[in-house]
Amino acid sequence: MFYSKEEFKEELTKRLAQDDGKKEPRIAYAVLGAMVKEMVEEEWIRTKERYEKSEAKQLYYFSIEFLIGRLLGQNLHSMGIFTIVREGLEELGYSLEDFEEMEPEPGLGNGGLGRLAACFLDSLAALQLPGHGCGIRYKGGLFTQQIENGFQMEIPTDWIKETENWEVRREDLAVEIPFYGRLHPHLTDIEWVKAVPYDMPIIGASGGTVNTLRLWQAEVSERPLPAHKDFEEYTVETAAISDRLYPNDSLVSGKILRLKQQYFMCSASLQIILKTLPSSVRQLPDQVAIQINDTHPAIAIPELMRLLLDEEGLDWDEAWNLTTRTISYTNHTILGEAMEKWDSHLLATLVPRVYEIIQEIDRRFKAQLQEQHCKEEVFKKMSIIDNGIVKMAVLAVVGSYKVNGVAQLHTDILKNREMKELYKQFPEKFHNKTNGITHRRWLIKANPELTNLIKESIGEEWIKKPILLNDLDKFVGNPSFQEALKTVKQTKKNQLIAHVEKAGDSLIDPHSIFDIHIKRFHGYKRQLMNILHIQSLYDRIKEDSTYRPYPRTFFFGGKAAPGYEFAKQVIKLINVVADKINKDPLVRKHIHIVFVENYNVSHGERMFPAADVSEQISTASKEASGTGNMKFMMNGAVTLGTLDGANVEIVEQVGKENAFIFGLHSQQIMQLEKHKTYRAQEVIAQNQELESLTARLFRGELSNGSENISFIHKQLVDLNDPYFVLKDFNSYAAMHEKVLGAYEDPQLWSRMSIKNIAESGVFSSDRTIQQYSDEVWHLEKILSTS
Ligand code: HBZ
Repeated sequence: MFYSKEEFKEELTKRLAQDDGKKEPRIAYAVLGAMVKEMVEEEWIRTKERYEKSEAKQLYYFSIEFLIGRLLGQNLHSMGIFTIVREGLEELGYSLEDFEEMEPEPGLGNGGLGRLAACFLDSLAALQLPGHGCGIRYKGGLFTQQIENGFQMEIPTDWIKETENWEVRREDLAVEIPFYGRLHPHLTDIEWVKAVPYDMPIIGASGGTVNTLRLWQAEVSERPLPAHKDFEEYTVETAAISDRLYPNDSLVSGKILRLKQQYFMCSASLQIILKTLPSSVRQLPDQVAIQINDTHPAIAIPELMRLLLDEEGLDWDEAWNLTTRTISYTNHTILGEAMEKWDSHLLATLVPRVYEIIQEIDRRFKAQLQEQHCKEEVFKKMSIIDNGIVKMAVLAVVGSYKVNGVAQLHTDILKNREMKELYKQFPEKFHNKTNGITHRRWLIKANPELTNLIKESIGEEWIKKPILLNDLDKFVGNPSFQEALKTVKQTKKNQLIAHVEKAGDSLIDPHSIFDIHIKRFHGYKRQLMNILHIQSLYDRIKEDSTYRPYPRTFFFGGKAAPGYEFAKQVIKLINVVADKINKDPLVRKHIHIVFVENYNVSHGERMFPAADVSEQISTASKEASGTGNMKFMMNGAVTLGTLDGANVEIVEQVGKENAFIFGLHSQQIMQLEKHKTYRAQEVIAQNQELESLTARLFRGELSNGSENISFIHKQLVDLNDPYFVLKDFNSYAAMHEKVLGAYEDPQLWSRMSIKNIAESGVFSSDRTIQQYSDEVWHLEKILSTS
């Protein structure tokens, strides 16, 4: 073990000598990993002992995704030895940064939902709360995106082989999961699958708490197979369960493998939770809280019922009482196509007993509604099983004691529209918990330069209490702070340029405005509006010799779901327009486009700190919260956005004068949708610029061929522009002009930027987690004595 730089150097040198004296960085990297892991293990064991001894209530966060990002740097930070190790390595001739780059990124999530789960685990551990993650150990995470000839290509990516460093296989905790079988009345002919947990330490920032992320791997069971089942088929099907993350972030697939994944992780996690309870199962809600991250783990509700009824021998009322006091549910979307609905036959085939329990939950709930003389259409809306379809969101609400949205606007829409009937039935269940991000990864780790500046100005207390970033308020008008912040921003821009130039781009103006749009590609996120606006700037520079705007670099980054043709065509369009602009000697002095390939957590860590402008331009009412918006803000970027999701709360914090807000409001959008009064073609006809722009777009002139925009054409014309890209175009363009004006006044811009940082503390996930804990989970801090 080591606690100083000298001790560290000595220990590493000793171990390298034992290892044949080899000096290659790869070997030193592995040795360092092993050393750090040993240090963590001690604290990890101690934390477990403390939890057992205190018999404190434990939270389990059930999520099909944990987008944790690289671990080495973050873990060193959390243990408070980052600087020791960085300097020690340097003196021994190695570079920690190079080591960090060697680590494959565990892409075990699609986007915001998976990243939120990772931020929450970090905050739980930092706040010394007993909370753990339960998920799947996918052999392959999200695909790697390559851009070829402007098109997205998907490369399957396995990360597991090299990350063994941080995990511990817990064979001793393996459990068996029952699939298929026949009920008469007890289940026979079951196909068992073995679930083996791999535990990863989640290290709390310098507090001595190490919680657990438990990821389950599917393996063949040693129990006999039913006579009719082919062994080879069974082996292949079993391995498939934890083989790969589904790459869709908004469309439900309805595939049996997806359902298997969901049931697999829920059943395994619940079985082990019940097995390791300190006291009687009748005290379950006092010992355990389970949060389900969207409806993907909602099958935990009937599965917990099954375990309590069939394994523990409780009666229905008692089992239901315990279940509905243990499980709570977070909703992350109101998009219709993302609402999970399972075919009854599929459920009845794959998990017959669980389906039987869902039927019984539904029957009892319907009986209750009938007693209340509930109206026909209300009754239908609240049915768990409707017409051979199981609606998982309804099951999740009925089976939970608390239900929340992830930003105030989103929660209001759930209460007043999407779940109006359920809200009326269970008003006490609904609450809001606005999302947050961990300032430890997204500020302290990603932006040490800004962190130092903040420390020099207001001290260090904000690190433990991020709300104290508020103290920066007094520096808003301070010229030397403004200068220092500019220097930091320039450093982060230069670093980003150096990073993306490695990938072949060399035309970025370091003094240009960095305008960044990074997130998954989706119609409602409106990357299309951004690129169409950039095309209009190009036209204007070409046509009007007096229009020579301040240089801007527009960055894009993000993946499209492999089957989402519209989104893939938007990526192609961006790349074609980029190619044209970046090659044009006149235009490229003013605007430049960079598409960052394979956007992931590591790229994010370099991009958020370098941004001047944060593009948050979703169609109002569609983005539940957004969390990138918070990462930008914390790093001093100013939001250019709509009043959607958490943008609304960001603007409330910083004030309208410190953000650039445009576009239709959610109420207006919902009215247009309800009354079907929007006509995209009329908007085009009324606006010459849009008319010319869309005409060229539809002829394929902007995309190297109309075949490359066929789905975009369909969306804007046949589907009548469902995300109001054309309708909001003008006000978006006008707001860009305001951004330019503000940037050209450096003092004004600095003030806005500082104000954003100063108000970002409330968006730390520490605040979010404390609220969940106080109002939903009721956890107590378990302090380490060391
Ligand atoms: O969850 C996102 C929301 O779109 C975003 O507004 C919010 O900030 C964030 C955290 O609350 N939702 C997702 O990221 N959803 C998924 O990634 C997803 C993954 C698999 C699915 C469905 C959705 O089957």
